[in-house]
Amino acid sequence: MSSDVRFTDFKSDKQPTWCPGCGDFGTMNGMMKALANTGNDPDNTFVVAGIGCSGKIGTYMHSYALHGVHGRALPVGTGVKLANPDLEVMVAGGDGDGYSIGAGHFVHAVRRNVDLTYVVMDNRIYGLTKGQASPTSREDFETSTTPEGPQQPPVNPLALALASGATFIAQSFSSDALRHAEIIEQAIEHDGFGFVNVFSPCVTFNDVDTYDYFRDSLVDLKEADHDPHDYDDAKEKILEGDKEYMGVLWQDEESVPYHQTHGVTEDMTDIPDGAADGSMDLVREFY
Ligand SMILES: Cc1ncc(C[n+]2csc(CCOP(=O)(O)OP(=O)(O)O)c2C)c(N)n1
Ligand code: SF4
Ligand SMILES: [Mg+2]
Repeated sequence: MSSDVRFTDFKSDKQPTWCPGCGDFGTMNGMMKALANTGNDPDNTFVVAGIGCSGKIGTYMHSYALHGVHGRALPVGTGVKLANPDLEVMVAGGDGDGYSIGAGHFVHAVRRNVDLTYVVMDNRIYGLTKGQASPTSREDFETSTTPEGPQQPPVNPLALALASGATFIAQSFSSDALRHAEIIEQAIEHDGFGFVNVFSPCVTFNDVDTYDYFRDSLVDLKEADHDPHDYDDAKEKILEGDKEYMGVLWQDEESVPYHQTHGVTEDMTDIPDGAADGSMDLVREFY
C-alpha cells in the first residue's frame, strides 16, 4: 500500500456506458475516494460485482475485479477474502442482485461477518433489464411488470441485515459526495461485514425515487446526533420504516471478522504482484 494514492488511480480506462445522470457514477466515485482515503491502492483491492447496470462497476474501476453471476457476488467476495485476507474486498451490486436473487446469500454473508464492504446501489428498480419492479420498489410503483404496482410492501434491507446479525449497517446517497465517501470509508474500516445501502437513482426508469425525492426526505444521522453503538436506537430507527436515513445506523464495536476466528491456515493465493493492470483481461480469458 502506498500513501500517495489518489482516487483517480482507481479509475479504469473504460468509458462508463451508464446513462448520463445515473446515480451509479456518484456511488463509484465515493467508493474510489474512500479506498484512497483509507490507504488502499489498486494492487490490494478486489472488486466483485453483480449483474445489472450497477454490476458494470468492476469494469470501470482499476483494481482486481470479477464480474460475477447474478446474485452471487457475495459468495465470490467471501471466497476472495478468505483466500487472501490481505486484500481489501469490495462487493458491489444492485437491489435486485442483492435482495432478490441474491437474498439468501446476503443473509448468510451478513451472519458470517466476513471482513468485506458490501455496497448495494439501490435504485428501487431493475435498471439493466429496462424497468421492472425490484424488491425495494414501492408498493404502488407502476412498471411494465407491475401495471398496478407490486402491491407488496418493499423489502427493508436494513432490517434484513439487522435480523441476520449484522455488525455494521449504513445507508448513503450517491449524490451527497462528501457524506457518501465518508460512510463508505467507515464501512471499509469496520472489522467485519460493512454493509452500505446506497440510494443511487435510476434517472431512466424510476420517476418516483428521484434525486429530488431523496434530497427532500433524507435525514442525516450525523446531524441528528445518532449514536451508532446504541443497538436499541438503531433497531427502532430501522424498523420504523417511514424515514429515509443517511449515515451509520449500527456498528458493533466488539465485531471480530470471520477470518480471524475461522481463517485460512495456509496460503491459497497465487496472484502476482502488480497484476491489477491486466486483471479484467484475466477475467475475460477465464470466461
Ligand atoms: C440468473 C439470472 N436471472 C436473470 C437475469 C436477468 N437480469 C439481469 S440484471 C437483472 C436485474 C438487475 O437489477 P438490479 O440488481 O437492481 O441492478 P440495476 O440494473 O438496477 O443496477 C436481471 C433480472 C440474469 N442476468 N441472470
Ligand atoms: S438504466 Fe438506470 S440504472 Fe441503468 S445506467 Fe441508466 S440510469 Fe443508471
Ligand atoms: Mg436496481
